[in-house]
Amino acid sequence: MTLRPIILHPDPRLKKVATPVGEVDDTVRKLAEDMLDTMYDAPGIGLAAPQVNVLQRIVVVDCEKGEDAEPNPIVMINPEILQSSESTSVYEEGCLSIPDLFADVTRPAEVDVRWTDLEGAVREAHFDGLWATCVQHEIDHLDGKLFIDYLKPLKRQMMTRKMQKLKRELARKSA
Ligand code: K1U
Ligand code: ZN
Repeated sequence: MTLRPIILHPDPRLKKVATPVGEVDDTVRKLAEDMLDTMYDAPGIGLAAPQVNVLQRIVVVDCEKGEDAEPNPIVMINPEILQSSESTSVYEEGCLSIPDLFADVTRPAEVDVRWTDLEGAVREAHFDGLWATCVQHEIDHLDGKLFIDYLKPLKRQMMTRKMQKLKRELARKSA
């Protein structure tokens, strides 16, 4: 099992637009495996490659809930939202790059998504509920966008200041 360090906000690497993946090769498959290990270990329900310092359009998600739930990991390469519902839903989102801070975000309640899987096959699926929220959150990461970018400036600044403080403390402890 390989865990990759997760980049913490604020960091300019989280603001960049990720590059499409060309060929699905063993390097991509190893990255996806490491991302799933890192996501489950965190624990989290999603992870995007830029969060582990790889500027490529790859995300992993598994929103099955509950201790007895069977894992249902999905690896999405070059994911695209084909259609978003008019109806919206509000979810109190978190982010592994902004640990322990949460805020309500409004997003389309349902989305149709196309992506390439680890065998190089093109897949499409409809998502709703937490899956729809999480897939949108992860695709935002590929476009350099964080959930706090949807908040009012004052709330966003407050969360960014808390993260700056946390990063100073972590740097001091590891010095
Ligand atoms: O992208 C990320 O940083 C992962 C993030 C995904 C996400 C959470 C909530 C709404 C939308 C997207 C997380 O997984 S944060 C951790 C989390 O939400 C969680 C952790 C353990 C169990 C259940 C949820
Ligand atoms: Zn996130």
